[in-house]
Amino acid sequence: MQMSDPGKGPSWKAPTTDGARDRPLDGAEDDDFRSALLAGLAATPKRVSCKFFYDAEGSALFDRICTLPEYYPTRVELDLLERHAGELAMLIGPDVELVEFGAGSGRKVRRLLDALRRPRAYVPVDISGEHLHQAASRLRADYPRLGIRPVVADYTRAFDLPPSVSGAQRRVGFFPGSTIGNFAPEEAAGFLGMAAALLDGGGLLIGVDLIKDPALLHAAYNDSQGVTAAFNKNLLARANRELGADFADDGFAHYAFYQPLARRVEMHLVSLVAQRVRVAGREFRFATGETLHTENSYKYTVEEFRSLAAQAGFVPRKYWTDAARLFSLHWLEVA
Ligand code: AVJ
Repeated sequence: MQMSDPGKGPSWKAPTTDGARDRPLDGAEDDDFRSALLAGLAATPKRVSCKFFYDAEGSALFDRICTLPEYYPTRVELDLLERHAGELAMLIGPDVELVEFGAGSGRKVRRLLDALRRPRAYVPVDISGEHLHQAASRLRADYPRLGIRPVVADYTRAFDLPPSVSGAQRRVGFFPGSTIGNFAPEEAAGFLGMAAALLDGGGLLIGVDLIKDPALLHAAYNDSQGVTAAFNKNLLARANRELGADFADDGFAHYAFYQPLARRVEMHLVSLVAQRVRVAGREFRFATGETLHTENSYKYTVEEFRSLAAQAGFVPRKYWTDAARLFSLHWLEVA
């Protein structure tokens, strides 16, 4: 594990030996929940990719997380988008094709679309056709002159975009929410390199959560209403619903903490007892205190992120943060 390798120092280049759950750009990671969970439960330590949080229940719980007082990223990023709308529109320019990595609830992209001059097309890229369909139809009603062209793809791997719509001057990517934090830093560099190739001649607007007082990070992932705990545990409930698993809800505890050496928040489900669990006809044992590692959420300093982006083929042009430096928004141009 990374923790046993302090000699590498707290750099964003620090290697992880446990990158399998960090959604590699390419590789043999199982795409379906069943095979991914079976493989992750057989691994040591047990793990599963955070992309499986987002079934219908999990997506609804995530939307609730975004409204929690302790979960500052959504609030601060929306505020940055609004506060700097005029400057963003000037830097990004008119007549762009906006490519969003992941189809969100639409709140953030609306704020951006409302700021831009004559946006020509919106291209949400998401692995779930269902999400795309919802995002597209909600926007179509309110932006009748915008070309909305959803692309079903796993943006953690290489993928192609259809040719730009006519009239579009350049492509601009949008990757809000610090979702990039789910990649280990070297994977984040791989993602940014792929994005730079797709957005050739254009740029990327990206939200990045910042390193800060661990107490604030701790609170953001351990909210007082227990919504983040429910979000984490929904993974087990989803396995029960979809795979005929028999995880007991009270057999596991939500455990989230900031690991300063790895510069990430880790989320785990910790077994409270020695137990056996059946998943898709197979049995797995958990020792007391054994964990299923469900998410990493890496944090950066502004300078570290800008140098990562530069290494990956972007020219970091401008960034904005809130007064408390909780969160950052970066405008990067393809080099
Ligand atoms: C959507 C990956 C940015 O890491 O903060 C929120 C997910 N996990 N609370 C994050 C999440 C627990 C979120 N990202």
